[in-house]
Amino acid sequence: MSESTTVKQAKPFEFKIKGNPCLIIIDMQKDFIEPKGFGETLGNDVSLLEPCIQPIKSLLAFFRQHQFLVVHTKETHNSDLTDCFDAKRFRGAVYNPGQLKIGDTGPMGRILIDGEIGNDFIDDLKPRKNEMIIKKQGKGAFYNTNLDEYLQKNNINQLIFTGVTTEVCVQTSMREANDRGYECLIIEDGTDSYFPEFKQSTIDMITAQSGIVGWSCDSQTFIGSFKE
Ligand code: TIU
Repeated sequence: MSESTTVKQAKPFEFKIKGNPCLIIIDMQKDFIEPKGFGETLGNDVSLLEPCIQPIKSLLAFFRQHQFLVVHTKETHNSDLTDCFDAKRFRGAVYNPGQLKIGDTGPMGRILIDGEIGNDFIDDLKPRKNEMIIKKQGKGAFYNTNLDEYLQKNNINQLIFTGVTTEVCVQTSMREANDRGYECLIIEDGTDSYFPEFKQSTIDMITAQSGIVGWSCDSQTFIGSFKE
């Protein structure tokens, strides 16, 4: 990495790279992105999450090539559901009666349960053995996990956020990170929502007020900044 790498086109202003950044890939699991998983049980059109896959693949290849740290998060629960609040489990069912809820058996196995096919990462974005997987029960990647400790141990100060969904797990995690002192940048084409207007609002509210939560740019702008 060049000492002076700067993402000049980032919003709301340039993002100076200081040390090695870490790529955070939030919840790129079949349960959210493929039919018959958790996302669909909540009444969503999961095809809306497909566009971010290719940009994340490109970023992942770039981070691996530079040997920068990569973290994959996974929203998941134990099979006995002792780690799943009723407030979380039953809310979706109330909203959408008759649909499968967390722990119920669907065509990809039990919904949002660790070890089931649907809970695994999509085939395009499988972690490598040396890459950290953070299992989380909440929407935020820092709640009840050792992510902060892992990043501190690896001297990481800057996080590059991708994944799904923009306004739920990505935004929650980015806000948690911001409050813990990390500089955060969200990759605009590396995240998607079941509600495209929420994606745009999230990026706007993150970057408003001089980057109150952080920065944004697209994947090729980020990668291209290292070649300048
Ligand atoms: N429902 C929804 O938009 N998202 C989630 O439940 N989890 C994540 O964002 N990963």
